[in-house]
Amino acid sequence: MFVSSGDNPTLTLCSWLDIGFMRNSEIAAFFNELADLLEIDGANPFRVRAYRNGARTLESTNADLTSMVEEGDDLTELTGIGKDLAEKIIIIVQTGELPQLTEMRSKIPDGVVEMLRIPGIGPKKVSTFYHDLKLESLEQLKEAAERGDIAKLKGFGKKTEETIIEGIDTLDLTNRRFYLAEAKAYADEIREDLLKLKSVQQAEVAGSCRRRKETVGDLDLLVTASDSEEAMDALADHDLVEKVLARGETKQRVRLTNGIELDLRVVPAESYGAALVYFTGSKEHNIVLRRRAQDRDLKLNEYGLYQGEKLVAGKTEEEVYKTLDLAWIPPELRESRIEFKLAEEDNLPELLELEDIKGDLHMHTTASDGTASIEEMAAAAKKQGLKYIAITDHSKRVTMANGLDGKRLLKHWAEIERINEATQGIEILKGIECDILEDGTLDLEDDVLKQGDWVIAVLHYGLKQPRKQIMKRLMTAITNPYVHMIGHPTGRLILKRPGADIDMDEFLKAAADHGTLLEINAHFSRLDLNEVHAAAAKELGIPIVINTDAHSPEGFNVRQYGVYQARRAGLTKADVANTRTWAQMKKLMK
Ligand code: DGT
Ligand code: CA
Ligand code: CA
Repeated sequence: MFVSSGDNPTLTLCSWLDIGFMRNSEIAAFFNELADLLEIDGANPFRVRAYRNGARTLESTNADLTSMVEEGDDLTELTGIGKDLAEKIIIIVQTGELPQLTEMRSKIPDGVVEMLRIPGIGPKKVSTFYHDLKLESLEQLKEAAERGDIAKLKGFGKKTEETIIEGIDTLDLTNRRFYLAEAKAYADEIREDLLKLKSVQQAEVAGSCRRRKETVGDLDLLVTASDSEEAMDALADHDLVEKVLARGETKQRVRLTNGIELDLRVVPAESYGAALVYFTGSKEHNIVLRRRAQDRDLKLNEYGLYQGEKLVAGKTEEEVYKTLDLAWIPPELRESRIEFKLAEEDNLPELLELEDIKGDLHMHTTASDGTASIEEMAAAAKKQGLKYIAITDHSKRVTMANGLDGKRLLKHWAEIERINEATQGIEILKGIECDILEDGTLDLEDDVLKQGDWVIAVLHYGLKQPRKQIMKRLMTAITNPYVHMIGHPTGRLILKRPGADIDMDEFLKAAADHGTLLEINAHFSRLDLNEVHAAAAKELGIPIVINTDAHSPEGFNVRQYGVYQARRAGLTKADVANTRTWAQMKKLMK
C-alpha cells in the first residue's frame, strides 16, 4: 500500500528497494493503512499521526524487526518506537494480523477506502465525504461532484470537484500500475531464483520494466530452459507468488504477493533474442521494427526474423537489429521516438551509468525531516563512492518538516562547515531546499542564500495554482542570482497527483537563459523532470542534476531510478552535471 499522508511534500523511502527489508515495509503498511482508516473514521489526529510516524520509522530503520521479534529483543530500544507500537509489531509478526486494523476494515466501507485512490484526495477529505454527505462509493462520489454537492461543503471548492471527476475517470479500476522500483525488486528476485535452477539457462525481465518506465502494469519474464515444467513449477512455488492464474505448456501467468501479475514465457534458445525484442516492446517500437523487416522481404515475430521459412536471426537481440541494419538499441530508448534515426546513423548516445555519478546535491538530515545526522549521511555517501554531497534541509515554510529559518540555517551551515573540515574523503556542502512561496517570493532572504554553496528552489505548496502564477513563481527562482537549481520542477507524485501546470517551453528556455540547472529527482515516486522534459532540457544545453532527495542513508538507493530516467531521456555522462567533480561542476553554475 502506498497510501501515505496526504499533502506531505516529503517522502519516505520504501524499504522494499532492498529486499532484505521487505518485512519492515509490510509491517509499516499495516500502520499506514490503520492511520488512513482512523483518519477517515474521525479519530484523534495525534493518534493518526503516531501510527503514520511509526510507519515511517519502520520504513527507514536498518534493524530487521522480524528477527528482533523472533529473538525476543526489546523493540522500544529503537528510536521512534514506543510501547504501544512495539506491542503491535509483535502481534503483526507473530500472527500476520492486527486486530485493530481488521476491526477498522470492517467498520469503513470498501467503497469509501477506494476514494483514497483518487489522485489528490486524502483521508481527511474522504472523511468529510463519508460523514457529511454519507457517500460510500466512487460512483456516489462522482455523482455528488457532478451535482455540485462537493463545492457546497465548507472548505471545498470547484477545484476539488474537478479533481474528483477527472481522477475517477482516469482511475482504471481493473488496471492498477506499480512503481518501477517495486515491480523491479520483485521481478529481479524471481529472475535470480529461476536462474539458480539447473534447467534454466537464460532469464530476463522484459516489458516496461526492462524499458525502465516509471510505472509497470505487469511483469514479463522470459527464460530459456531445457525443462520448462521445472521452471514453471519453481515459479508456482516461489515465496513471492500468491496464485497461479493460468498455465500452459510454455506460458504461465501468476499473481505476486503485492498484487502485480507476471507472465513467464519459456522460449527456445534460437528465438531468445527475437522474443526479448518482441516482449520488451514498446508496442510502437515493435511496429516500426516489423515494417523494417517487411521492407527487406523479411518477417519478424517473437520466434525470429524469417526469410520465407528460413530463420535468419533470432538468437540474440544484436543479431536481430543488425539484420535490420540497425545498431542494438538500449531498451530505455525503445519508445519509437528518435531511436531509429540514431540507430540508423550509428549515432546512439552512450547512455549515463550509475557509476558516473560523483555527487548528490539534495538530501535531508535531522535538522528538518531526515532521520540521520550530517555525519551519518556523509559516511553513507562516502561508502557509496560519492565525492561530494550537499545537505539541503527544508526552509521554514515546510513547518511540518521543521523547516529552517535564516537564523537556524546559518547555524546549521556553520555546523556543516565544521564537520566538513573534520571529514576526509568527501566534501560536504552547505545547501538548502528553499521553498518558492505561493505569492512568488522565496522563503529565505538573498542575504542568507548567498552564504551557501548550493541553493535549490522548489515548489511544494500551491501546486494547483493557475499556470500564470506558477510561472511567476518559477521565474522568481530561475532569475534569482543565488538559486542554482530547480528541484523536482513539476512537483508531481507518480500514481498520486499530477504536477503543477507549467509552460514547459517557457520554463526550459528561461532556465537555459539564466544558467539555472534542473533536477531529475531520483525518488521513484517523483522522477521529476520526466524523460521527455529532460530530453528537451538537453536539447537546450541545460545541465541536469540527478539527486536522491534522501531522508536517510537508505534513501541513497533510489539513485539508480534517476539514472534510468536520464537514460530514457537519452542523457550521456556529459549531459549530467554531477558526473563532474565539484570544482568542475561549479563552472556550470551561476
Ligand atoms: P505494461 O505492462 O503496461 O507496463 O507495458 P508493457 O510494455 O510491458 O506491455 P505488455 O505487458 O502488454 O506487453 C509486453 C510487450 O509485448 C510490449 O511492450 C510489446 C509486446 N506486445 C504486447 N502486445 C503487443 C501487440 O499487440 N503488438 C506488438 N507488436 N507487440 C505487443
Ligand atoms: Ca508488462
Ligand atoms: Ca504482459
